[in-house]
Amino acid sequence: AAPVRLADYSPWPFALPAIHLAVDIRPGDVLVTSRLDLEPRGGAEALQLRGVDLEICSIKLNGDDVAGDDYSYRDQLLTIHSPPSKPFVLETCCRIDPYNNSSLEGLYVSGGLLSTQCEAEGFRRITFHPDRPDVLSRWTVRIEASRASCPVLLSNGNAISEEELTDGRHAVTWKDPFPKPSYLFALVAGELREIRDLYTTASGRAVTLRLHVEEGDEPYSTHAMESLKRSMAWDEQVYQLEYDLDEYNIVAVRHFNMGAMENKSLNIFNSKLVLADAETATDAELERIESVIAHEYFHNWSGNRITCRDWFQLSLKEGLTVFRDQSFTADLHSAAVKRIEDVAMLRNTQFREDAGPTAHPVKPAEYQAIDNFYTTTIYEKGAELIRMLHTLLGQERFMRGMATYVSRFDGTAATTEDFVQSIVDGAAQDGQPLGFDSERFKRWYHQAGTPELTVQRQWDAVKGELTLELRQSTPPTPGQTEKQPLVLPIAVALVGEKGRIGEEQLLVMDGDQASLTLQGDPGSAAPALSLLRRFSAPVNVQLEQSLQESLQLLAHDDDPFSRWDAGQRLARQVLLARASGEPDATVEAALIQALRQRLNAFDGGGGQDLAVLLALPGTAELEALQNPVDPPALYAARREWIAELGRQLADPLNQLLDVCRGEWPQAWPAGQGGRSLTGLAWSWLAAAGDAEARNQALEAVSGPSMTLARAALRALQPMEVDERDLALDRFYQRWQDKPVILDAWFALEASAPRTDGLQRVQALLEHPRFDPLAPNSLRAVLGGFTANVPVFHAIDGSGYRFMADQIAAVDRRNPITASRMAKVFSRWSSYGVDRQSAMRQAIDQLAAGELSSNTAEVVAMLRT
Ligand code: B3K
Ligand code: ZN
Repeated sequence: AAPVRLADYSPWPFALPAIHLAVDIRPGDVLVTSRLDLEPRGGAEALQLRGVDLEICSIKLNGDDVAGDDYSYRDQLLTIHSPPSKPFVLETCCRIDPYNNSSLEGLYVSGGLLSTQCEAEGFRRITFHPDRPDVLSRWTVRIEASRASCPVLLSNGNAISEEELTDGRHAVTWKDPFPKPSYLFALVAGELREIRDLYTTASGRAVTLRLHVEEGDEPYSTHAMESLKRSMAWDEQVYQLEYDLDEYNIVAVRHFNMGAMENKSLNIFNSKLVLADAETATDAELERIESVIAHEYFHNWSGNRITCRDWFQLSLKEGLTVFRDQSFTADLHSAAVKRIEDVAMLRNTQFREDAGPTAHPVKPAEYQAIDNFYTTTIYEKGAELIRMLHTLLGQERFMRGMATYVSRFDGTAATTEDFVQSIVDGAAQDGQPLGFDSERFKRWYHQAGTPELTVQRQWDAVKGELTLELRQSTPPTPGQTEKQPLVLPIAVALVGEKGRIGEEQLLVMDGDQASLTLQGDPGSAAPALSLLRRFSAPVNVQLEQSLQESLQLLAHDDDPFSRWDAGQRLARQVLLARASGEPDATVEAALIQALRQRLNAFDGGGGQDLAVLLALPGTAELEALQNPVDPPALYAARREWIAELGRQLADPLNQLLDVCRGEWPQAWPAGQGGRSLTGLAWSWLAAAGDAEARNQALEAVSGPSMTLARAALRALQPMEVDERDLALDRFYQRWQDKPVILDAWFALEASAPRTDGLQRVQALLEHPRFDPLAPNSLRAVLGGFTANVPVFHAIDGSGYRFMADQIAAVDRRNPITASRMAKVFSRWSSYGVDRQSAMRQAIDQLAAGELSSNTAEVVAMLRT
């Protein structure tokens, strides 16, 4: 099929101010009657509506049946050849079968519950509609069903009427006063238990908050509800944005392709992102739930009230909303830890994407299947672009820009250019110069790849001046060989033995080269350079830094990101040297000494900072520095280094365990530092062969904290010891009836490096508790398997072939999930010859079968 191109955008030739839907839910199918109020805009054109797998019962125009040769329905397109030139009403009635819809798009069944997923193009599986985000309408939705099987009937907006019908049936009608595109439509019908709360907005609107879960799950919903209230309050305080309806609903469903969906006033969530308490979820999961609840809530303004003109603008809502949810978490918890975690994630996922065959700009120029573009580039790199604007302008000017954006575009479908222009226009209201070239800044949206920032420096001891020469370049990416310089905000400072020297500077670089002189202390030795503080731009830095300099930054920099980054740099050196077979004893000794000091200085409280400082760099960022990439060597290096840390730091780690134990019972967010450090100590000590640590870990699996139980499993899982199998078994026995929790067990089992790893994964797929229709479970087993380095990357290619078979099987049921999984092969060309050809064969094997257009697009990108 021909790709969809940004350059081809043109507005839809009709307005669609109002939609009336009647959804009749019956035991074997669903009838959808839709009444579209259409107004031609401009010339006489055929009316084209999208529709997928719809069985037409009737089509009426202004009340009269449309004759068979006045319309056609082929290639997912309904065409009414000569519609009236005046406003008219088109009424269609279609039959759909949600009971056999395993794609989890459109209307589908999940565990007896009917629910929808319409973003991006799922609505066309429900009824005929233009199904594009720039067509906004006011919706009225009547849902009818049997009261016994569907006592709860939900849609967007407010419930305006309820009807009791004959034969045990009932109906509820919903009306949403805010114009919205079809991708924000939602419907849920089934048997659900409700948890209710109340929130009063700053201006005094009383909002009923309702969380809908399966029977028995009610006790696990408190955390989600509290998170929602915190999100509502934060958006009022920080962005002056209030909720705009009288009710807000969240539904938890087990079968869901992603995390959650921001449908207007009816968010639908993957149940793993709703149901949680300290006994059933880890601290990290609790924080993630809080942030996803916030993300979907924040979409009400950044996405729903102001939506996207077309799907090329996806980052308009996603990048901005990620930026907003990151800021929310930073404000509620530790800003430093949050920034570090976000950068680690960016480097390990987005930088990898940007360096591989599926690299694409934040604003792609074309696509085959839009579902393939819900990527870390659109989301996380998109958020980095907003963050750079914030850095360049400062909080006050940025917020004025946001207010301008909202007042200009509320109720409309906008573009990323509209956004950037609003931000700079709002910022410039103070009459001050902007400080950067906003047209150049917009290049960030169109250019793929991670810029490389190369820095050289010269220290003039007499004057005490450090002069920096900076260069930027962006490596070529598929389809984009020529790259332009970008606007880079670069925060820098000097750091001496007693901390920062002078003020931090913000260099705004917007050409290929720049230079900058920083004032240090005359007559002293060269100070350390604290570069790209807070990770002020999403770039890779090329700068030669001595061991001494890294140690100085690690010890004395006042920017926590930069301290962490210095430690990570040393850890990367250690791991890469070990993976190459030549350990670097000097760096190892120095790093261990620095870590020992940190551990000794720790006396409890705020341990999250220490925990992130001690965490080892991710595999993906190490692979980016290795050529050819050798995953088993990196994996072995990591295991050996952890064991070495456990041996050398045994005393301080045992003291750490004593200090942290007191924090174990504290309720999240308190105590999370202590629990993180405990997990780390168990993992290092257990790897060093410490039986006492193994015992402690084993006990925690039966204890009251899921955080500690899972940390224990992670510590034991890579090792061939009895405690590992005991621990996994106890965890299984305890949680076998809770699918959301059991998925963690599936993932741990699938990733345990055993000699019979492949057979075991096959057995997991046949396990009676495994649900092949639940993307969470598929990701647990198959994602776990691909994290099982020695087994997945077996040199005979057996792991790759197995994965290709599994992706093909998933693709027949659920293309969205399958095409995502196919990206696991994206690094094939970076491996050594044997592994490279084995992985390439697996990709070709996948390509040879019959694939959905989603997976075919990804596979084609991998092969070019
Ligand atoms: N907007 C949704 C993602 C929809 C994905 C469709 N394949 C969730 C979010 O970003 O909030
Ligand atoms: Zn989002």
